[in-house]
Amino acid sequence: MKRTLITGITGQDGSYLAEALLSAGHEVHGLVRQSSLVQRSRLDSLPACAAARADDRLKLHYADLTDSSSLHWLLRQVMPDEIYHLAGQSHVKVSFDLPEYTAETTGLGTLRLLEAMRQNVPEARFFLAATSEIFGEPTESPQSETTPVAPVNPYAAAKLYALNLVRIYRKAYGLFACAGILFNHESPRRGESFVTRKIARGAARIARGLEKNLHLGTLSSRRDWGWAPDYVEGMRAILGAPRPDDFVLATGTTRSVGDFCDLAFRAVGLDYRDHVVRDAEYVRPVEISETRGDAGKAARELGWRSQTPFEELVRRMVDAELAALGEGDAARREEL
Ligand code: NDP
Ligand code: GDR
Repeated sequence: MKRTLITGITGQDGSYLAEALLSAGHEVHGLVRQSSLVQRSRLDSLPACAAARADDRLKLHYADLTDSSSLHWLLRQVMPDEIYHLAGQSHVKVSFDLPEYTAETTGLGTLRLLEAMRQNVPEARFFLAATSEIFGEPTESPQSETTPVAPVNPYAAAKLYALNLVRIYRKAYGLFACAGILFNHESPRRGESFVTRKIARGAARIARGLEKNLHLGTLSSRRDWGWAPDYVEGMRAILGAPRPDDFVLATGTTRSVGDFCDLAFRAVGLDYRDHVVRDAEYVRPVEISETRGDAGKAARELGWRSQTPFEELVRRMVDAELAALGEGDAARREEL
């Protein structure tokens, strides 16, 4: 049985990855950090995870990316065959407010984990979730593994540092360290402050009469948006490749935030222009106007392709929000 460690298991991608690996028969270990509330909604609601916890195939361990000793201890305890490193401060706008913390977790956290792996489990395979944000305002379109990098926010700078470390540890120490240069990928499990989830949730709540307006920043920004479970399959393909390398995962198409609003609000019978309010609070000091990825290398070498069209993604996210509100209403009625 393969033993897999996931950092960021409580996040969007980590929860899908845990589900997929448990279904494939892995023993899954998750790094979780201490918080005052033990609330892991993305994992707790998954039948696969509940069953695996019962038979001990899913184990959660306290550690933190800011604490080297906890990472060394964890790797010695678990002795993983493979490590998916997904944890870190992942919000671009927040990285302007918390630049040092972002560098600590997303950047230095990766260094700490790679060192812990080198010293304790050098034979393990290591995957880093890198990002299209490293390209900054891209100099070419679409962006591929060879596109020049020029980060324009602290999050991207930290991720580029992490990606460089993966490449250095691969070359210097011969570790099986690889990375996915991931373009945006979304799902109903997306964090609520990322724009797609915020829009899907806002449209559903406005349609149900719970709110009137949705406050957003720049509507003209264009992103290459895919479906998160497709990208988790791509991560597994990258880690399972014969040799360690870095791959772009993307859909190759690009849509604006306004396009997302248009589809999401139309799905609930509304016009977004009647409800979306421009709010400077959500505008970033530097914005990237457009991303579009070229996943040709992943297609050729791994056979990976994004499977889910944009329209389907929006529909699934809005449907999930409506269903959650329905359940909430039912639960409230039961409480009464
Ligand atoms: P999320 O923000 O949903 O999840 C981040 C995870 O990191 C959470 O499990 C969080 O734990 C954990 N974490 C944060 N700080 C620490 C810390 N100090 N110690 C331990 N764990 C920590 O991210 P996604 O699932 O969306 O993304 C996964 C990874 O992929 C991230 O690294 C992200 O930067 C990267 N990425 C994501 C893309 C996307 O479109 N989703 C695109 C490109 C890259 P907690 O639950 O306790 O907060
Ligand atoms: P991004 O995702 O910055 O691309 O990073 P996000 O959903 O935060 O923003 C996408 C675009 O929407 C614009 N926008 C808003 N964004 C947010 N969050 N909130 C708003 O109210 C809002 N209004 C407009 C943004 O300016 C931006 O142009 C995501 C994260 O998952 C990163 O971790 C990952 O590396 C990249 O995708 C690829």
